[in-house]
Parts: sequence; C-alpha cells; structure tokens
Amino acid sequence: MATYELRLSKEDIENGGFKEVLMEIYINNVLDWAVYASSSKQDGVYDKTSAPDDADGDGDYDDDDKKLFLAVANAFTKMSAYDKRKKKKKPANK
Ligand SMILES: [Ca+2]
Ligand SMILES: [Ca+2]
Repeated sequence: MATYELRLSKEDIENGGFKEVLMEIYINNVLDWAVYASSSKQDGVYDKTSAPDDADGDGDYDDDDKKLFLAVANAFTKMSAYDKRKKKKKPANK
C-alpha cells in the first residue's frame, strides 16, 4: 500500500526575514510535490501559496486547493508548542 505523508517545516524560503511554511508531500518516501505558504503581511497569517498541487483531486489547480494548503499552514503555525519543545532536549527513550 502506498503511504502518503505530508511533512511540514518552517523555513525562510523567500529570504525576507520571516519564515514560510513548507509543505512537502511524499508518496512512498519519494517527494511528489512541494508547496509553501507565505504571510504577505508577515504577521503569521498565511495567505499566499506557491503553485499548489491538485489537493482536492477535482482536476484543477485553483483557489480551492490553495485554501486547503493555507488551512494546513495556519493550523501548523498555531501549534507553537512544538517550536518551544524542540529547544529543550528530552532524554532519549531507550
Ligand atoms: Ca483542485
Ligand atoms: Ca477546484
């Protein structure tokens, strides 16, 4: 069975001093598509994406697809607890 993975990370892709949300879709561990969301006002509200994939599978690449990616990017941004947690090194569970 194919595995489908969506990997999220934050990187300053546009080198504007503000991080974009990078979304990479992997199918069976092979990168299938990458799209990133940016915050046009740099206020943490992600309202722009690079070329989206056909995320909803209706055969076109339009605002519906963008909305899905933006919803993911904005939800990810709100999960700020992980940003804080990764700074603290947890003892490895062995
Ligand atoms: Ca679509
Ligand atoms: Ca559509």
